[in-house]
Amino acid sequence: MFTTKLLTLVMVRRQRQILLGMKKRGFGVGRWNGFGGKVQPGETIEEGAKRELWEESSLTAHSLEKIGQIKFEFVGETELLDVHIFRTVGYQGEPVESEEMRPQWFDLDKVPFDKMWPDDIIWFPLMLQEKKFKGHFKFEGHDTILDYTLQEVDDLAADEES
Ligand code: 6OG
Repeated sequence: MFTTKLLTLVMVRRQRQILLGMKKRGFGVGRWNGFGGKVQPGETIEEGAKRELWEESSLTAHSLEKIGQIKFEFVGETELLDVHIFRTVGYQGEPVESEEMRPQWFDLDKVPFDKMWPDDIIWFPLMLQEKKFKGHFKFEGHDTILDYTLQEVDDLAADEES
């Protein structure tokens, strides 16, 4: 039996750059990633995404658009990660380092995929083309993808949890 953990991931772009944070502790430590974390009881997925963006980068998102949903399975583990991916439609502030993340802007042709989760190089192209997507990745450990599915979709419901 699997349990599901609901997580968010927010991608911030400006012109031809993307903001990533170096994860300083916890899950994914040592890797660049978008900003996000666990959705807390009583908040919507989007509220959780905005809160984590604020906590980890000091940016305030005016509005978020859901762009993807990826489920991650780790062989031998019973917890499935259900990650809801958003892009900021507008934001305020300047990124500031937090206890969890060290933010840095990257040119879109210099995204540091070798220091990111290995799934990112697979779905980033869809994100950069402003496509919406759904996927499922099966990992062995944290470095090896055994198999995956990824499909472009027309629509992702705002707060869909399935
Ligand atoms: P905390 O446990 O620190 O939230 N996350 C992933 N992101 C990518 N790109 N690939 C993965 O492949 C991921 N698994 C989890 C979701 C963890 C943060 O890491 C993201 C959250 O933003 C396995 O609260």
